[in-house]
Amino acid sequence: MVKQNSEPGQKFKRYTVTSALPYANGPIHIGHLAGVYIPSDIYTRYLRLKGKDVISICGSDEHGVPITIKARKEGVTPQEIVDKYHNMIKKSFQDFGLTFDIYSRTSIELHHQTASGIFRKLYDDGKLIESENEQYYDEENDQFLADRYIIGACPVCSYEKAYGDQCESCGSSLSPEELKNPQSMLSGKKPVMKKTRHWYLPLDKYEPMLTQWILEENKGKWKSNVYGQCKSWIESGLKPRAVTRDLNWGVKVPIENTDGKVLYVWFDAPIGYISATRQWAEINNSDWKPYWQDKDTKLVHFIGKDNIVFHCIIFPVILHAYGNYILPDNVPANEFLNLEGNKISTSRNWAVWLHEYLKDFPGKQDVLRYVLCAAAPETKDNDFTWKDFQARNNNELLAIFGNFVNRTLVLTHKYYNGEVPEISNPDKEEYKIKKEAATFSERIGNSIENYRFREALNEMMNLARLGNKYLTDSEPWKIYNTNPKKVKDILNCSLQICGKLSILCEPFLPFTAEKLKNMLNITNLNWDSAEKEIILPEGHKINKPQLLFEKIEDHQVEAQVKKLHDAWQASLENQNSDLKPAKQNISFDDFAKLDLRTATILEAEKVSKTKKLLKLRVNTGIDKRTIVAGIAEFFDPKDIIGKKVVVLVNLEQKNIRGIPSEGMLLMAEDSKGKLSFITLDDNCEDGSAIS
Ligand code: B3M
Ligand code: ZN
Repeated sequence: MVKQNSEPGQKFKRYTVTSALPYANGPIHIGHLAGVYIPSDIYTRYLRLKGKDVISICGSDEHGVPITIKARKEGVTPQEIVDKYHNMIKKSFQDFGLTFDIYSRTSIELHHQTASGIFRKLYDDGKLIESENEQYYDEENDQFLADRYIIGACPVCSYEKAYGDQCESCGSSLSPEELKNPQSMLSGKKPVMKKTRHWYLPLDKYEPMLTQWILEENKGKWKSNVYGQCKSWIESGLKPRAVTRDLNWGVKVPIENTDGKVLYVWFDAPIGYISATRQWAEINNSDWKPYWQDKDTKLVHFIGKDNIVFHCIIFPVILHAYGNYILPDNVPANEFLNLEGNKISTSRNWAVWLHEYLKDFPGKQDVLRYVLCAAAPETKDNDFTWKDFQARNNNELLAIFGNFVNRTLVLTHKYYNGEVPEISNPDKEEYKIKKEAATFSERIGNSIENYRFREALNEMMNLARLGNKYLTDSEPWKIYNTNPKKVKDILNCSLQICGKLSILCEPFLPFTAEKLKNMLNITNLNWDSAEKEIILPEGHKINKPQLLFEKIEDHQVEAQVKKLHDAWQASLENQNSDLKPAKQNISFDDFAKLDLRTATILEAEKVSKTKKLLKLRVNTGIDKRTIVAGIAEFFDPKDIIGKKVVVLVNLEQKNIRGIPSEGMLLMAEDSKGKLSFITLDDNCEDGSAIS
């Protein structure tokens, strides 16, 4: 097997950096920014400052069932949906300072050509399996039901609104026939099965390659959350995966007599990175192939954790099967960002939308970049709160970074008319400071190159802390009359640190870097310049200082929290929320068939390889039994031992992940999907019948 990977420490001639293509069916929110786009922009800005040959690729993902469902809901065409949101997303990214070299879209002809060309070659080379089998079909709408067109109960966690391709509750990747009580999203009716022809990518055939490339060569190199997900996918046994769908919107299947069939969106979307690169090369009169077919190119995919299998397993298999493409050197996927303690939910408007933030906080792109990088879910889900947003702006950006720069420049104008003073006899304190300040560029660079952006950001702020403390402790304003030479040394040293900050903060705070460079009257400094002791020579004239940051007031963030709750309330009122409407009425006899009992939890443990499942041992008063419950995301096993609960004891036993589950734990689920127990008095006897 050809080694797919770069050698450790390999020097690369060029870099291809891709960012997940956002679905063009809605605006961008802070979860997208923290998970994908800010890390990706930090990485590419840094590489450019290092003088590397790098292209940053993104664009709108314009196919797939989410778009056709939205078009149907709004009574417009899919093209109208993607046109609207492609333009909105592209503009909001530009206004936020994300520097993609191209922001393309997958509805363009060049992408259709590229994706169908790759599919056709795999077909001609016999790399695809053609098979006719039965699929769910909605007779009323005369349509096959792919992916989100079909919903039903998840076979893993029993969530009753799981999609045909994925369960949003437990995250399991599904196929439609696995769903219990399947229902058409179109007619609400039970679908029938009907024969149809599709083409499959035989992932199982590439298990040896994936095992060697991911589980061996990338062990310890890829982030543990990414490696772990790939490992469990490979070890649970890869199966052939359908790469075509019965839909009209998408890239047409390039085979005769296949009207009404398109490529599966997750087959064509990652190829969108390649077609976007081709588009970039046409615009820039450059050659796209080295960026995708040269072993000396480092390919890095920035994505969220729900896209790992597509970027680490399916897309690499497509490229490997096609031949002569490189595979990703790394896929530093982030986990999810929550908002004010709850999951972000577009359907319930529980989100901070980028285009709205830019309107509410004009000129404060860097504050959001800073806070989202500092709170990034790099290794586990994390939370964004407006209080933290205010605190980091006021206590870090304003009080440390802004305060240090402003005092340094104001004093330079006050004492030296804006000219960098000469150094007279710096003492060991100055030497110590300058020596330490010169080490930051390498440390920050190393963190960025290892995709540890929170660490890199904190290091950059440590340089501002170093400068701020040095200036505060030296108190030049107190000794200006008694020791003017010393003041010159202090301000010269502080100005050099400001110069370094203007370079090292750029990947994180590009707008601030621009302002600071203008104030310092410097241009075109690369990353390594920050290693030099002197950035601003004696006599260099600086410009008038301006405030880099403003205080954010309580009322500003309180207004945002209120706006969030109002938006969620509004989505509840117009019933867009997932609060399930009341079910149809039943007879008392139906209800009387349920045998609900009080019980006590005796033991609780996580079910391995699942995020949501706990295995419980309960005492129902009539017996002791095992129950599997999808509550792991909300409750720690050790916290619920001894808890009084309500159990449906006469539910047929079901095997969940190989564990016989004898009954169901009753929980209350709110409109944001949060679970809570039904509370009982502690002295309530186990086995008490509920009626
Ligand atoms: N459109 C975004 C998502 O799953 C998806 C990424 C495609 S990257 C090729 O939210
Ligand atoms: Zn599930």
